[in-house]
Amino acid sequence: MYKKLILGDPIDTEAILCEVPAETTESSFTGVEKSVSFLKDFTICRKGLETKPAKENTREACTADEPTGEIILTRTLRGRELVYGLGETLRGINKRGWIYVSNNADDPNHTEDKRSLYASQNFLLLFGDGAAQALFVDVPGKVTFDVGYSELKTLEIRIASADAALYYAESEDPLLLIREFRSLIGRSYQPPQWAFGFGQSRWGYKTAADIREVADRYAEAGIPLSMIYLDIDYMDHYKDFTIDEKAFPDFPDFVAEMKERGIRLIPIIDAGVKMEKGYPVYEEGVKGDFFCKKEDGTDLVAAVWPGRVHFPDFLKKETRDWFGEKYRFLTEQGIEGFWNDMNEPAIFYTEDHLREVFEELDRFKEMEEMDIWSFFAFQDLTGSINNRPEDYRTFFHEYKGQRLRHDQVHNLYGYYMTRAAGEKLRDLVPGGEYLLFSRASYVGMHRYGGIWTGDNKSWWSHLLLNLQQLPALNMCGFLFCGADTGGFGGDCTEDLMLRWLAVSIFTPLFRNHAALGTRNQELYRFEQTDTFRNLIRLRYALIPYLYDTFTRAAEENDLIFTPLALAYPSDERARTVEDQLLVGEALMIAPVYTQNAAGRYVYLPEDMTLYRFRSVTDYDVIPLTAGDHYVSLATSEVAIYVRPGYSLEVSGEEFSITAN
Ligand code: MIG
Repeated sequence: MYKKLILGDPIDTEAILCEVPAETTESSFTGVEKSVSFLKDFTICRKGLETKPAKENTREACTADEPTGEIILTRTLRGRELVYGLGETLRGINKRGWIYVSNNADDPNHTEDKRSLYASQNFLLLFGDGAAQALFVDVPGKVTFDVGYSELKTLEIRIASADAALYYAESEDPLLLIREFRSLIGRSYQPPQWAFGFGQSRWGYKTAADIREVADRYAEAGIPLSMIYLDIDYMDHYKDFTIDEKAFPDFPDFVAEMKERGIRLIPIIDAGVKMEKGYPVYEEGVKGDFFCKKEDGTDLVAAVWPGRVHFPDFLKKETRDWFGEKYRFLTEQGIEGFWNDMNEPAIFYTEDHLREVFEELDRFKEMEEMDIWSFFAFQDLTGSINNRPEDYRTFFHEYKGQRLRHDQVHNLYGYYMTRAAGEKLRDLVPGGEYLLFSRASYVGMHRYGGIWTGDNKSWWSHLLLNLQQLPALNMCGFLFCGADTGGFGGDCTEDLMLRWLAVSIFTPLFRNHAALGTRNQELYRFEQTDTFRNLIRLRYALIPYLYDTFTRAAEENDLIFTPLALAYPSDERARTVEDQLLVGEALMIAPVYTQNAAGRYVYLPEDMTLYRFRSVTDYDVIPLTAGDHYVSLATSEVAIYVRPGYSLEVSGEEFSITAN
């Protein structure tokens, strides 16, 4: 049973849907360390309230100052304790040993040293040494989770606000804590079954001819394909809810033609609305007062792909209703699915800051001689214009009648954009069967759409990261997820693509996507067409099982991907396995994720049957006993481990995976 502790006057994010009993505390403790009983092992310190301005309807002064007020939670990590959760983050399944910052960031370089990605999913699970504990920090601003990074045995959570809602529970059973948390946050979004097919995407497809070529070449190669994604170039000058009519004449006919061939087109929608006289979305937004405002009440001017844009204030109900309705422009033309991008929101520059930069540049110009420190300052001036923390403190939202500075609700932006879409798509798409996923997210968004994990790279390490992110995302309610298969940035090689597919064929969202300028990575570009065809057919054979598993996980608040440490709590070896997962209740996967490997060691917590597939109908069946095994696995093969009590049968091109 979860309880909540309310400190100060937190923003209601609508992550939690149910009433949770509140712990009564003096909410005003200031600057003192304090152990609050229901958080048992935690010490809470709430600071900086003295400096908080008492301005009405404003939580902070209307300036770009750093936020005032802070809450620090500290807890000693037990020796053998594992820390799971936090959704989309870097590093392993066990989060111990690193520091993670919830601060949705458009950063395409997911290197090991980074602390923030596109999502903030502040749910932590501590287990494996004494009773398990779960904590959800429901704060939409910046939260730092130092999980044994600064000090090996200390968990420190720093909340950049004096206001917070904390949800906490304890149990002997960590899986129960996940299920109960999920029941509080509401049922996960579930897409239609067609969305479990394979999708091809690439930033750079520009015209109907480009799209047709992709469809044709997949058909020629005999590789099944269910979706082609439209990246920003389908739009007229990157304007949301427009179509470049030169590139896509007769769009509705084209959509219908593709659907006839079994392929749905999935367009992207960006957060920023282009400022352009006569462009209806812009005009309506200004008129309706739907955009984010600066302190002086004028609309914030920022720049993203369309050039200068306004950001819809998705926290405002009226804006959501309006923006959600706009998707109709595309649903009326036969579109049934979307991906929402740039909704951290990503900012290339703000008009105000750009002006400051030019003024400063003038000062540099006047220098007789630039000393080295000035040179560094000069370099920084233009090198750090995008996604600046200071810019996120210069605009405001209207939320439930309150004016809120953006940085304090930053992590809600993608959530509320996707909510705007999801709430309308239920009606706009026939039968409510819409596909929707987002880049930025927060807990609560999982009710409206899924996510993809953003701009990864064609790196072997990101293949492993893909696997490791899945259980944490599931814990936070995000069941419909996947990574850009083959990697977004960088150049994908044939062996990496093959190994990556052997993981992605199990993820609900299954999409090959790549960045502009990278090597082409559509599956027909590689040599081993037969192998790729076999792998994709394996995916289609798995869909009934994956769909059932998904439905059950959504209904029963379960995981699709379960780490072995949670599935086999009394197994010592299982605790440390970071590269194998259960998929549903019947299967385990243990993929190869290193270059040039001919196989790998696999740990079996119990006897299992290995099915080694070369194609749906060509496979080995190898019974294995519990323990460690070296399993050979060519790049053309996929290993599926079937747990005792279940059987896998091949009937035609389908698998039936059932309990005995
Ligand atoms: O600034 O629309 O993550 O999937 O291809 C880059 C172009 C904008 C970022 C997305 C990526 C997409 C790209 N977008």
